[in-house]
Amino acid sequence: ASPSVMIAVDIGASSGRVIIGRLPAASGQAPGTLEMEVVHRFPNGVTEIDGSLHWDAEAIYAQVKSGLEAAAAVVRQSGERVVSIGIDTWAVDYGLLDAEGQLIAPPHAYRDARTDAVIPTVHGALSPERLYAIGGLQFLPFNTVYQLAAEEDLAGKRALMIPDLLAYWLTGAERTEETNASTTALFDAREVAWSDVVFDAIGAPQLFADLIAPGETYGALRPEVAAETGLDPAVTVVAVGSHDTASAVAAVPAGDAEFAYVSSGTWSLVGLELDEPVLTEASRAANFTNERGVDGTIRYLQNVGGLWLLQECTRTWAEEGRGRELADLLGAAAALPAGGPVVDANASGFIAPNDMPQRLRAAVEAGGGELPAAPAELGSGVDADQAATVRCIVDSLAAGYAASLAQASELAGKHPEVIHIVGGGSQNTLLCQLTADATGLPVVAGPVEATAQGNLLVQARAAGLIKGGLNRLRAAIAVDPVRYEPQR
Ligand code: ADP
Ligand code: LRH
Repeated sequence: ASPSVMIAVDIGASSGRVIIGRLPAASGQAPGTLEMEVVHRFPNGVTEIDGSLHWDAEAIYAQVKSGLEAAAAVVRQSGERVVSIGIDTWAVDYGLLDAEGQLIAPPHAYRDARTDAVIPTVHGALSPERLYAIGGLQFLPFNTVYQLAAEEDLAGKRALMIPDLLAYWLTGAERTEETNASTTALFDAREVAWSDVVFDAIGAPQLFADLIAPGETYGALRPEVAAETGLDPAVTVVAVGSHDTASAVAAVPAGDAEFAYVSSGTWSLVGLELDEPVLTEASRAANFTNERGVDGTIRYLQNVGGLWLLQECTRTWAEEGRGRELADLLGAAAALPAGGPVVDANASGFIAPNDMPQRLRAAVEAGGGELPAAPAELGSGVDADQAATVRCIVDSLAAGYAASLAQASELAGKHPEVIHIVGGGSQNTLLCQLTADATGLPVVAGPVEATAQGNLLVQARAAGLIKGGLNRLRAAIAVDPVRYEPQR
């Protein structure tokens, strides 16, 4: 029989990739190690339409199909067989469908400010305490509940979360994957079901599709999609941890040690893996979330700003004609002494795009610090203000990670011995070292593509290529971890 492979479609806020995963047979007790071949990468980002922020879902879908076409070409050459496709993206956002199942408009992006006006109304109908007791989510102004409350008219419409929308376009099946549903604040964390109480409170119909758990199947490809991509029409789309952070946490290469994790990309998701949600008032006051993970685990975590701050600074500097390589910026930041200014990386003032260097400078000054003035003349190397700004971002993230982890440990009564940093940010050696220094714990960095690995391993299990729980999946993760010991 032809060897079986899986395809991961993993789309973050800053980029997407389509990856073929192969899981060689186990030798003895040890499972084989996952092998990955990236067949397609593409940039992602929000688009401004008439003053509001959106995702160009159709363009993303076209990129997904290009990636599938590239994967089909690879397996045609190799004689392998694609068993399934798994899709993960960022959470909280959704597309609205009309009665014919057509996407009504490009989905709003969570960085759009339109929820500000409705948050007090939602909290008037259902207090933050009640919302937390049901959904267990940290307050973020873009939680789906607020976005839905800001919609004009929902009568007769249906909604699909972004990965589910892509799965719908590929298969025709309308479902809502559980880990992503758990980020909506419309979901009952204990019942693992949509919460009528919350839908009623915002006066919205329950317009999401039925739940599907990681490992279950949406369905086979639509014949048109098979024809367009060159994939076999028998290929199925399998639900994975479709919330990217759920897939990332599933691929934290944890051994037996008690661990904490940071999934570090556009956002930093900082926390612990638990068996049960923590829905106490203290947990709500500290703004910790209880999102669902693969196999019913709880991702007890907090959003701590993220490399978004750096992405936006580099974008602005490039627009100003002083674009610099990331490696040069980080090198210059690493050469600066410790003890510089820090800001609250998760402040709501950093959510929107544009002018990030200015907003950071203002936040530093509001805290009594200062950053070097932006030079009027362009330097050939990294400018002093750029180095100091990047250092401030990395110091602020490391400080935020340390504060969050200390609080998570206290609230959940767990004491991690090691911190795993996964995702694109795990390549940021300065961030990894400063996190070790700020927490006093060793940091193990990698894998960079944890999310895709978590996606692929859940599919491999659904295909019967690997058996067992998360420990078993984690033993198959491909990683060459880099370890950082605290130095201060
Ligand atoms: P997302 O899934 O949110 O789009 P990723 O996990 O792909 O994000 O991480 C993207 C981030 O990783 C970038 O913003 C950048 O800061 C960081 N990154 C990527 N490559 C490198 C590198 N070579 N060195 C340091 N940081 C890197
Ligand atoms: C990370 C992420 C995070 C959410 C945010 C919207 O990509 O999914 O877990 O809070 O995007």
